Amino acid sequence: GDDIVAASKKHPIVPLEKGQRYSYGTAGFRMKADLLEGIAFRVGVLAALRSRSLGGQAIGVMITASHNPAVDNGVKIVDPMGEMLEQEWERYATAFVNAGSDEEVVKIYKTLATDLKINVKDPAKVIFGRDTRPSGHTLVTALKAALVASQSEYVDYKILTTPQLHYLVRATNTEGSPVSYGKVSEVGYYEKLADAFIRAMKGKKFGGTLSVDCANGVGGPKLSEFLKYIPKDKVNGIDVKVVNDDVLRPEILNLDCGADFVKTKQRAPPIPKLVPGLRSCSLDGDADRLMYYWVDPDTSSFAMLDGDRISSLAASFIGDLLESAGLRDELRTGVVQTAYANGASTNYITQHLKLPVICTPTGVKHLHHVAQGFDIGVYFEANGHGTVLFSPYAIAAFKETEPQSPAQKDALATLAALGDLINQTVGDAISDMLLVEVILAHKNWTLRDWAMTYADLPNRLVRVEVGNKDVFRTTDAERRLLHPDGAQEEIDNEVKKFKDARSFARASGTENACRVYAEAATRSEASELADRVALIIQ
Ligand code: NG1
Ligand code: ZN
Repeated sequence: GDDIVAASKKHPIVPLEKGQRYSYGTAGFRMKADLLEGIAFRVGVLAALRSRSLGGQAIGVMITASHNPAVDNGVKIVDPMGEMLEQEWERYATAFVNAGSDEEVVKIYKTLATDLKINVKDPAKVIFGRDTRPSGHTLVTALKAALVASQSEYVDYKILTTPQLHYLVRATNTEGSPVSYGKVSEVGYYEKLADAFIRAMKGKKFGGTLSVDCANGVGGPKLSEFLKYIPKDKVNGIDVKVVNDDVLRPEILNLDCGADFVKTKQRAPPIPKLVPGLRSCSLDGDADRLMYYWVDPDTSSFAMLDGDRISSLAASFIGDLLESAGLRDELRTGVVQTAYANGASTNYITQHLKLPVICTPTGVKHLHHVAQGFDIGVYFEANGHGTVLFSPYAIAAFKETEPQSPAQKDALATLAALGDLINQTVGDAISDMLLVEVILAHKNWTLRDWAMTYADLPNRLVRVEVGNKDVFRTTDAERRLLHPDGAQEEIDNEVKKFKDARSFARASGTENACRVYAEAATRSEASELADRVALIIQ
């Protein structure tokens, strides 16, 4: 206890204005980096305690602010199987960080240990990484100080993508077991992905040049490193151009580039100038989100393929493989989306692919949880964060089914390769990008073919400043307002006036504002509807 108090004093919390509290949100603690040093320290203490509560399994801590500006940073905890921190512990994290003094931190620590029957002398292990933000140094120093004071073992993996840290947590905790997730090293991550990609691409051709905008973040050097693990003769025609990969000028991180820029601006980054016909994609600042796009050389129009598109592409491809593998009826496949998914994608998946779709509240932990209920659960947020989860039963079926024909054998081999290629812990832009490339190669598709599977409904997302966002309480996976009274009826009345329309309002979990989403048959109607709903909640 005394050690923690003494160390804590060297990494103080910045007090907030009266009435305000720090809160462990959808993405952990995220804000201006200069507010985070004390938070990183307290998160370290909590991570060690979490490890002890789980029999000394490794807990991860990732230091990143993803797609947010370079001056921001963030700290979040990763659970043993590479999942997001359990909800109950988010509350403990919030309590820790808001403790009024260093002594109070230790008091909460001891109370928690007693309540949860944790022996604070038991072994603990915490592993961590950070993105390329310079502020990460200070935060790592505070985090290490906490782990030393808490007598926890630790491994500093230095600079990593967020999904790499999730991989390492799971690999650490499964090492040497029958469900080993891979070698416990960054190299192990590349080897696993490269091997799976080569297997999945067997006999197929990489479709021309792929340009990858890395948001000037950690994805740049990591993608370049990964590519060294793919010998040119192993993947026919592979040609990947890595752009916006300058991590030496921290101020240009996420600046006018990256997946979030593409999704919110609905256009390509201005640099490098997009060549018509060039297949392009963008990662975000910590490489867990992915957006594809191009300019159609025939029509000169810009087309963006977002998380909903990746989700429907993956579901369609896996569905076909299951059919060929004779496993379609054996393995329950489903798609998980949020209310922000374009209605056209939901229709396509339910009507055309004939797969069930479940809608959850915003935030990947919700999607992940529901996807685990399927043998094959495909989940993506429209913003490009997502993955495909395979149950142990599905993985066993891919490996153990006796093929009766060469086609069935191929399908089973491809499914097994996908099981290794797709990150099972969290959305991973590099892994998802390789998945998309595999699918396009198998289908021999250009981005035009992909974009033609269905037409997105025109939509608009607006951010609305409100006095107190907490009064906006929702139900039905955030699609309907319970409170303030009467607001939902007013929204319903407006929606009724438009064709093929849908609209909802909810409080943001990451910003101090509400968001209004609207879609309708035409761009102007979607826009008009969003404006009217914004007026209702203002
Ligand atoms: P909020 O601020 O709660 O809308 C945003 C994104 C989410 C999710 C989280 C975490 C939209 C509309 N919302 O949530 O999809 O990614 O950030 O990063 O894109
Ligand atoms: Zn991210």
